[in-house]
Amino acid sequence: NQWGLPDAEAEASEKTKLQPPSMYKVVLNNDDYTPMEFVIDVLQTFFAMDVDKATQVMLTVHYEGKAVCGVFTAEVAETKVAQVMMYAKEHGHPLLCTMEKA
Ligand code: TYC
Repeated sequence: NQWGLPDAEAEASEKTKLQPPSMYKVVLNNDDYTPMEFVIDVLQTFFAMDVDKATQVMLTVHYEGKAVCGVFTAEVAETKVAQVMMYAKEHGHPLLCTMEKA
Protein backbone atom coordinates (compact mmCIF):
# COMPACT_ATOMS: atom_id res chain seq x y z
CA ASN A 1 0.00 0.00 0.00
CA GLN A 2 1.02 3.65 -0.30
CA TRP A 3 2.31 3.84 3.33
CA GLY A 4 4.66 0.87 2.95
CA LEU A 5 2.88 -0.76 5.88
CA PRO A 6 1.64 -4.33 6.21
CA ASP A 7 -2.01 -4.41 5.05
CA ALA A 8 -3.34 -5.23 8.54
CA GLU A 9 -1.51 -2.28 10.07
CA ALA A 10 -2.60 0.10 7.32
CA GLU A 11 -6.20 -1.02 7.77
CA ALA A 12 -5.96 -0.52 11.54
CA SER A 13 -4.55 2.98 11.17
CA GLU A 14 -7.22 3.88 8.61
CA LYS A 15 -9.89 2.82 11.11
CA THR A 16 -8.25 4.51 14.10
CA LYS A 17 -6.97 7.72 12.52
CA LEU A 18 -9.22 8.58 9.60
CA GLN A 19 -12.52 8.75 11.47
CA PRO A 20 -13.93 12.25 11.96
CA PRO A 21 -14.20 13.24 15.63
CA SER A 22 -17.52 12.76 17.46
CA MET A 23 -19.42 16.05 17.59
CA TYR A 24 -21.40 17.43 20.52
CA LYS A 25 -24.24 19.94 20.70
CA VAL A 26 -23.85 22.59 23.40
CA VAL A 27 -27.35 23.33 24.74
CA LEU A 28 -28.72 26.20 26.82
CA ASN A 29 -31.62 25.29 29.10
CA ASN A 30 -34.42 27.58 30.27
CA ASP A 31 -34.98 28.65 33.86
CA ASP A 32 -37.24 31.24 35.49
CA TYR A 33 -34.54 33.50 36.96
CA THR A 34 -31.64 34.20 34.58
CA PRO A 35 -32.21 37.61 32.94
CA MET A 36 -32.77 37.59 29.19
CA GLU A 37 -30.03 40.22 28.73
CA PHE A 38 -27.52 37.96 30.51
CA VAL A 39 -28.31 35.03 28.19
CA ILE A 40 -27.84 37.31 25.17
CA ASP A 41 -24.46 38.38 26.63
CA VAL A 42 -23.45 34.71 27.06
CA LEU A 43 -24.36 33.84 23.47
CA GLN A 44 -22.41 36.83 22.11
CA THR A 45 -19.38 36.25 24.35
CA PHE A 46 -18.93 32.47 24.15
CA PHE A 47 -20.65 31.56 20.86
CA ALA A 48 -19.68 34.56 18.68
CA MET A 49 -23.29 35.45 17.84
CA ASP A 50 -24.36 38.95 16.86
CA VAL A 51 -27.06 40.54 19.03
CA ASP A 52 -29.91 39.59 16.64
CA LYS A 53 -28.88 35.91 16.46
CA ALA A 54 -28.27 35.80 20.23
CA THR A 55 -31.75 37.26 20.85
CA GLN A 56 -33.35 34.65 18.54
CA VAL A 57 -31.59 31.76 20.30
CA MET A 58 -32.39 33.16 23.77
CA LEU A 59 -36.10 33.44 22.84
CA THR A 60 -36.09 29.85 21.51
CA VAL A 61 -34.77 28.70 24.91
CA HIS A 62 -37.31 30.87 26.73
CA TYR A 63 -40.34 29.63 24.75
CA GLU A 64 -39.30 26.04 23.89
CA GLY A 65 -37.18 25.07 26.91
CA LYS A 66 -33.80 24.69 25.24
CA ALA A 67 -31.78 25.49 22.13
CA VAL A 68 -28.52 24.45 20.53
CA CYS A 69 -25.79 27.12 20.76
CA GLY A 70 -23.33 25.29 18.53
CA VAL A 71 -21.83 21.91 17.60
CA PHE A 72 -18.19 21.23 18.55
CA THR A 73 -15.65 18.49 19.16
CA ALA A 74 -15.79 17.00 22.67
CA GLU A 75 -12.92 19.07 24.07
CA VAL A 76 -14.25 22.38 22.72
CA ALA A 77 -17.82 21.55 23.84
CA GLU A 78 -16.61 20.68 27.37
CA THR A 79 -14.69 23.98 27.53
CA LYS A 80 -17.73 26.01 26.38
CA VAL A 81 -19.97 24.33 28.98
CA ALA A 82 -17.42 24.95 31.76
CA GLN A 83 -16.89 28.60 30.73
CA VAL A 84 -20.63 29.34 30.56
CA MET A 85 -21.35 27.62 33.90
CA MET A 86 -18.51 29.51 35.61
CA TYR A 87 -19.61 32.85 34.11
CA ALA A 88 -23.23 32.28 35.22
CA LYS A 89 -22.15 31.25 38.73
CA GLU A 90 -19.88 34.33 39.03
CA HIS A 91 -22.90 36.50 38.22
CA GLY A 92 -25.24 34.62 40.58
CA HIS A 93 -27.51 33.17 37.87
CA PRO A 94 -28.78 29.55 37.75
CA LEU A 95 -28.29 29.26 33.95
CA LEU A 96 -27.71 25.63 32.89
CA CYS A 97 -25.51 24.75 29.92
CA THR A 98 -25.18 21.09 28.90
CA MET A 99 -23.81 19.00 26.04
CA GLU A 100 -25.20 16.01 24.15
CA LYS A 101 -23.83 13.86 21.36
CA ALA A 102 -24.84 15.36 17.99
N1 TYC B 1 -36.76 32.43 31.15
C1 TYC B 1 -35.84 33.51 31.50
C2 TYC B 1 -36.63 34.75 31.91
O1 TYC B 1 -37.82 34.83 31.68
C3 TYC B 1 -34.91 33.86 30.33
C4 TYC B 1 -33.98 32.76 29.97
C5 TYC B 1 -33.71 32.49 28.63
C6 TYC B 1 -33.33 32.01 30.94
C7 TYC B 1 -32.81 31.52 28.24
C8 TYC B 1 -32.44 31.00 30.58
O2 TYC B 1 -31.26 29.81 28.88
C9 TYC B 1 -32.17 30.77 29.23
N2 TYC B 1 -35.94 35.74 32.50
